[in-house]
Amino acid sequence: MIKTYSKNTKGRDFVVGDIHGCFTALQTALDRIGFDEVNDRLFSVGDLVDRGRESESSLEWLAKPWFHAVTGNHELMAIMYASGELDAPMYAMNGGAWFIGKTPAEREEYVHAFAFMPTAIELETDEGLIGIIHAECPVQDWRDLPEALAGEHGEAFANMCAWSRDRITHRNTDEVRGVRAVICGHTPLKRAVTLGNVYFIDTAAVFPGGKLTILDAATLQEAA
Ligand SMILES: [Mn+2]
Repeated sequence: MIKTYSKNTKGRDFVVGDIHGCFTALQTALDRIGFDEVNDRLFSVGDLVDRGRESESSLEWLAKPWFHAVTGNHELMAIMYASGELDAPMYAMNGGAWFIGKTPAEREEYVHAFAFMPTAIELETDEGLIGIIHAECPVQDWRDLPEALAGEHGEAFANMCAWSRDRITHRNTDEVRGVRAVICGHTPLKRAVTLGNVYFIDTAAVFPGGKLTILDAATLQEAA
C-alpha cells in the first residue's frame, strides 16, 4: 500500500503531476531537464491514463526501472470498469473510451500493472521524507497512514487518497505532520499550488493551455 524509496545517492529525483496519456509531452519535459535514466528517478502522482491520446503507453512507462507511480483515481476506474463495478457511459465520460475499446484480455494487462501501484510513496531526501499521494493525505500525521490503510476502514482511506478534494477545496493550509512535504495531483489547476507543506502539481497537461509540472524533490521547486 505504501512503498518507500531510500535516498537517491547517485542522481536526482523528480515528481510529475497527472499525465493523462500525455507521454510524449512528458518525454519532451524530461529531455529539457536533462533527465538521466541511469541515475535519476521520476515519481508520478498517478492518473497516467484517460483523456489523453497515449494512455496505452502507461504499460511501457510502468515497466521503466526509474519510473514509480502511485495509484490515481483513473487507474482505479480502469480496474473498476474491468471488474464490472463501473459502467461504460460513466467511464467514457471520464476519458476511458480507449480502455472500453479493448478486449478483456488486453484490459487484464492494464489491470495487472495498475494493481501493483501503491496507494502512497514515501521518498527519503536530504531534507526529510516526502510523501506522494494522488489526491490528498487523509490523515493529519503522515505516520498514521500505514495504520489507517491497514485498518478496518482501510479501503475508505485508500479511496480518499485517490479521490478526495477537501484540502484544496477549503484551501486548508494545515501542515501534514511527520513529513517534510506531501505532493499530490488530481485537481487540475492553472498553476501549482502549495498549501502548508502540501504541493498540488496537476497543472492540467491534457487540457488546452495546461502543462506538465515536474518538481525537483530536493528543492521542491519546479524543474526548469
Ligand atoms: Mn485524479
